[in-house]
Order: sequence, then structure tokens, then C-alpha cells
Amino acid sequence: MVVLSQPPALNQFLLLKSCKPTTTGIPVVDLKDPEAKTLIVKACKEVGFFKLLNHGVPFEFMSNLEKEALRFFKKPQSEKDRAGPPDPFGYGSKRIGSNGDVGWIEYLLLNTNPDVISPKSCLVFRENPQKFRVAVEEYIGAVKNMCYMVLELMAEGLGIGERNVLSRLVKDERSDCCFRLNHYPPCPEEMQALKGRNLVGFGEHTDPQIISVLRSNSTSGLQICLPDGTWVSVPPDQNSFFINVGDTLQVLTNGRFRSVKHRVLADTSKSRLSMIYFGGPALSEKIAPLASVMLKGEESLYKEFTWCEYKKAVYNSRLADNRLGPFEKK
Ligand code: GA4
Repeated sequence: MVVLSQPPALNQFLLLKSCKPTTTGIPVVDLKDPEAKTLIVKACKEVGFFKLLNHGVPFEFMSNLEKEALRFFKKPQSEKDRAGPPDPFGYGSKRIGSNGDVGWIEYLLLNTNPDVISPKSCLVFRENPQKFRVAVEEYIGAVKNMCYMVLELMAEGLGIGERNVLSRLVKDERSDCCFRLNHYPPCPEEMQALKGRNLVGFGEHTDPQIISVLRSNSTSGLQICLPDGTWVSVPPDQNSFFINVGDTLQVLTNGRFRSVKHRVLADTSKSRLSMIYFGGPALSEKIAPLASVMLKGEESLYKEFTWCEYKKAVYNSRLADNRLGPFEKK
């Protein structure tokens, strides 16, 4: 484990190559479209990512939470630090995970399962106005329902008779879901002089869970990696959600769906705020391709593991690691 005693130097946040990504290639799905399930499956197979319109989550929930989150991030550093360092829940700044990854970011990682007693998450809510907790709960409540709907459409689109086969994993009362508020401050002035270099907010990685549901303010920064290795900038849209396929869903579909590699680069002049709900299964859940997606004679591409085993491997890894690699059947 790498423990940084000094604050990370600025050059640790630099992306080595400057990049001029395109903005084409991002699938868009309208939940009101009768073809939504087919389009969702197509997007998950081809890219592992799509933008969702007509999702039904009231804009007010998003804007309330954005306001409350910014109120938190504007607090003096010493106050925010009281809710950190993350264990993994709580407030974190610049350090991501515990194995040496850094980014131009500060964040709050919260558990969404009321059974998980995280002292750091409790402190965040104890020391902040009740309005913050209400905004988080209201937002997560609505996002969860939308997320279940998307997972059910995925199952239908895959031709699975039992439409709750995926959603039940995340709905389970023991499911291991979490929620993240990311604040990416604008680049510092000295960086703006370094033309052609990018400051990394959150380094490239895939999400380990089943599904991630992201909403951001109108500042750009998110990029996804297409199967051919091209990085694509995702134009921000504060009215929409972006859905990511996670590693676990890639395994559940025996590689039909693609866990998308993504990253966030800091904007030079504006701060970015994103809120991400990560839907994961219960710790004891066995993760293996669903019998209902497998063709006759098809073999699993992966060794069987529980979410608890995978999570342990996740927390011992660095962001850019290929975490599924060791679980692939060679
Ligand atoms: C990426 C997805 C989620 O944000 C997260 C992250 C977690 C963390 O920030 O503690 C990890 C990262 C994420 C994957 C590799 C490990 C663990 C940081 C890190 C270096 C909460 C998650 O579940 O995995």
C-alpha cells in the first residue's frame, strides 16, 4: 500500500498525452420510446454506456441535492476533513482509494444501505443541515426506482422471461450499493499555462458494481473509451442521466454487455459536480453468467466468485487495473 504523507504534487495529476476526443458515438435512449429495451441492450453491448432521456426523476431532486452538495464542498477544509479520510465512506480529497491513486477532486462517498453503520457517513449528516440528508434520500429514492426500471428493460431486451432477474440483485435489502458526490474544482491558474496537457480529475477505470447511474451539472469532463480505444467526451446534460455497465453486469451477461472504461478530466474554468449511484449485489451473491442468457453449450468466460471476493480484490487494486483479468478463465 502506498501512503502519501505529503500532499500530492501537481504533476501527478497530469495526463501524459493531450487528447482531442470526439463527441460522437454516445448512444441515447428515451425511456418513453417503445423500442427502449432494444436500444438499451444495443448500447450496453456496443459501448457499455448510454444517455437516458425521459427518466422520470424530478429535476427538483437533482437541483436540491446539487445545492446542498455545493454548500458542503464550500465549507472550510478543516470542517470537511472531519468527515474523512474515507474508510471507504466519508470525505476524501485528492486521494482515491488507498493504493496511491490521486485526482483533482474532492468527494463524499456514502453508503445507501441503512444497515451499514459508517461513522464517517453519519458524521457528514450530523454536522450538516437536515436538508442535506433529506436531499440525498429524496434523490436516491427516485434514482433507485428508475435504475430498477432500466435493469428490467435490460432483462427484457436480452429476452429473459424473468424480468426482475437483474433488478432483484440491486433491490435486495442486503444489496451493497453506494452513492458518490464528486466535486472537481477548476484547474489552478498555473496549470492553465501548460497548454495541451490535461489535469486528471478521476483516472481511467471501470466500475466494479452492476450498474452506475450518473448525473452531473453542466460542466464537461467525463470521457468514455470506445471498444476501438478512442476516448469520447460526453457532452454534459444536467437534465439527463448517464448509465454505465459495471464489471459485475459484464460477468452476468457472459461478456455480452461491456463494462465501460471512463475517466474525468478537470475543466480549466468551471467546477464540475457529479452524483453517482452504484448498484451492487449482496456481499454473499455468487457472480456468474445468468443461466437465462447462456446459449446451449455456451461456457462461462469467468471463474465463479462472490461479490464479497470481488470487492476485496477491488479495494486492493489501483484505478486503471484490469480487475476482472484474474477472474477470467484462461
Ligand atoms: C470506482 C467506482 C466507485 O467510485 C468506487 C471506487 C472506489 C473508491 O473510490 O473507494 C475505488 C474504485 C471505485 C475502483 C478501484 C479501487 C476502489 C478506488 C480504487 C482505487 C466507490 C468503487 O466501488 O470502485
